[in-house]
Amino acid sequence: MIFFPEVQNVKYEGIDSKNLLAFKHYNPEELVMGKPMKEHLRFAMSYWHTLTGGGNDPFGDNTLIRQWDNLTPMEKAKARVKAGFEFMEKLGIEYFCFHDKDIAPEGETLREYFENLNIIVDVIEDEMKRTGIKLLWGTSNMFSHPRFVHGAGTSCNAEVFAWASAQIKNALDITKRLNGEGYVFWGGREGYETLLNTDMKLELDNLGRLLNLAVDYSKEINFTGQFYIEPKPKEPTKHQYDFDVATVLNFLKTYNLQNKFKMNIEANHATLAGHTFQHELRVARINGVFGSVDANRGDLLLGWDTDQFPSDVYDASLAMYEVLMAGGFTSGGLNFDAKVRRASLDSLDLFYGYICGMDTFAKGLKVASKLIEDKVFENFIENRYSSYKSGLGKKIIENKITLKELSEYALDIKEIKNTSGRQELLENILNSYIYK
Ligand code: XUL
Ligand code: CO
Repeated sequence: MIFFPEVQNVKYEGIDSKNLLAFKHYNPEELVMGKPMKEHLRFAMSYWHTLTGGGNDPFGDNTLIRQWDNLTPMEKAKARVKAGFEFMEKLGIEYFCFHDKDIAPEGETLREYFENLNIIVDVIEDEMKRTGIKLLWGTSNMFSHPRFVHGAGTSCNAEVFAWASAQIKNALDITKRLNGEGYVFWGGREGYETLLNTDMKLELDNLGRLLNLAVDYSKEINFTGQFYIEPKPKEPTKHQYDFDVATVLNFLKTYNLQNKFKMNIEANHATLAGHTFQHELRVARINGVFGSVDANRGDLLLGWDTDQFPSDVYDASLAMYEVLMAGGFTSGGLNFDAKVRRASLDSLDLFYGYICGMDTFAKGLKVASKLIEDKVFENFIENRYSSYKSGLGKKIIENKITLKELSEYALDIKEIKNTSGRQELLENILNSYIYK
């Protein structure tokens, strides 16, 4: 069965093409800094937003009617696999990401749920073999079901901790079976609503314990994929423990996990934390924990996670700048954790969303690579900090001077002369690279 008959394979046609179902910038085989664009970008489809989500919001039911909606739960799950692989093939997307709950319905018991999952994983495995499409990362949904009302690893209820452990174990088994290149922990309800009822220390210790148990188990089954934490400051809970990259770094160090995890950074989560996307990527990069990206955007006027398709070339250019400066993706990639608006009713809108996101990041990659080739910011920054290259500055960064000696030096300075930060000039230059 064909699910998207209205769309043929989406091809690169260049910026002059008027075809709305063609790429204007994403040319998979085109070399950028000596590497094909598709290897730089490693685009992935999010199973949940693309195949499972129906457009509901807190005020209204699903609006997006799909061909598989009227099938029985297991038939629906199978149809979604086929639709998903047809979708990825048509867009030339080579990776996907999923939560356990996205792919198969829960059962009466956990045992029944895992059986359902196995049946669907068989179908996914066949489609992966048929198409060569790969699993970027797997994860477990430990936030939707009412049992997770108080959290999963941070729940006050030890049975919930056990349930979450079982789900993680099974999701790791599946991810390993499908040769997943990574495994993500997004702390869905790992946070609190009020401190009046919360033992914060116990909750954080338990979260640390759960992740250590997962790492131990991954060794047991020889899962060699990369573990990621995906920071988010709030939503669904008022305060999420994995607030931002800096907070997660501290958490990882406290629980001895810093060598096991990297960050999966989502644009909209960064802005919710009061940071730019680039800031979060930079903090990860300079601390050696950059890993993967959930590509989307928020709405600056709204305080929640709108998960819109990325369309801001400026942001994408700066994001790709950080990605390239971090050495590029290795096991990670660009997962479109993005959904069409609930009024975007047609399957066709899914294609328009992905085409927009893929073209935005392809353009961003081209801009970033030119900026780096020309060392635009690096030269400026190097010069800006040149006072640390010799004399006093060199002594400071080599830790060869005491506070007393610094004080003695400063006492005789007559006038301190600063140079311009040239922000406007740099913004003009950045724009000129985007206009090209
Ligand atoms: C939620 C979110 C998740 C994670 C995976 O805001 O981003 O979909 O990406 O659990
Ligand atoms: Co995400």
